[in-house]
Amino acid sequence: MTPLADGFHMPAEWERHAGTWMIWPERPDNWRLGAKPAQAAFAAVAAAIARFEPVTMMASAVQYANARKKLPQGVRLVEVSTNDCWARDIGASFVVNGEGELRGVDWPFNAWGGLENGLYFPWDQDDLVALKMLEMERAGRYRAPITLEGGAIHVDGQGTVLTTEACLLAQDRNPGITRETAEQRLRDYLGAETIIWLGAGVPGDETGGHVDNLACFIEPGVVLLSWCDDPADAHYAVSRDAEARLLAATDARGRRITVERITMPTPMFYTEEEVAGLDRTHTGTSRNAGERLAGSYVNFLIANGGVIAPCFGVATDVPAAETLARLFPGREIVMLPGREILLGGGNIHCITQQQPRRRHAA
Ligand code: KQY
Repeated sequence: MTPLADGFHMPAEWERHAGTWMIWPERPDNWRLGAKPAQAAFAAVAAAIARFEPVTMMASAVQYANARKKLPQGVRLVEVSTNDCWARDIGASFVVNGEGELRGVDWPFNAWGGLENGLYFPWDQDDLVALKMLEMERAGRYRAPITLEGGAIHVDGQGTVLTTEACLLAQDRNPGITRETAEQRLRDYLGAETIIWLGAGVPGDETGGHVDNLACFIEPGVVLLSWCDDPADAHYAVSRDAEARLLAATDARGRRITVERITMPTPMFYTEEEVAGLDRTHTGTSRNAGERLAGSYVNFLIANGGVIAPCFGVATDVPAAETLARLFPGREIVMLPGREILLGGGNIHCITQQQPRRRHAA
């Protein structure tokens, strides 16, 4: 059985949430200085979301007491083993049916590319996280027959999926996969009809090009795109290609897509000091001073009544905040320092996973 066959679909992020899940950062080869700056950043994100909806943080046994002391009391803290802390990518993608019943899709995870191209090994505990979330919620589970991360998809909740060829057709996730097979899996497991394909992701994105760092639906028929006007920047061609594809697309309800642009952050790079703060291992991601950070303002979470978005202490932060305020008139825009999260390879959308509200509580 599949969600589609059972009458389930993934709702849009702007639909009402029961809450949001996160994972406490810990591994010192991805998070500098023993993950202390990242823990402060994650705690700030959790506290900001908790103003709008319940937050559940997952933390290891080793970090449980520390996380408890650093998180607001209202944040539910549960002990879950993980290999890192990307709730978007390793958490369940929740689906609902017409009666408001909740289930979840558990995507196989291989650390964004397996033994050859993945970012760390092992990833076995990460791959169990969706199952554990669904156990805690007493929600039914679909184990999908396609390796995929939650950051590789966005939905409009009305039958349309937005994704990138760079990730969904990657042979290091699903050897031999074709576009037709990928589309069928997305339809079956997200309860969708129409797939809109973008090409590459933001240059330097270590996930291989997740859509959640490039573009997202902000309402039915409207996509917000991370934009670049500098022809010398690699993101210039990527953002133009994405816009052309979006303008040529039709969604599941037959609407043409309206594209809203948000200018990408001023280019940012790892510093010597930041890289020196990382533990060096044989099994983690390699990072070097001077490497470009894949910064983006679209890597935000839409919460009940709010939008929790990253800022970076650069000149582009102000126009980004103004753009979000214009596009989300009914929500409070909360911009939080995102550099420490970006240093680990993602941002606020990547570290959160929303759970839709059940219409009838279980
Ligand atoms: O972008 C995401 N969805 C996750 C990024 C993971 C980076 C791992 N270092």
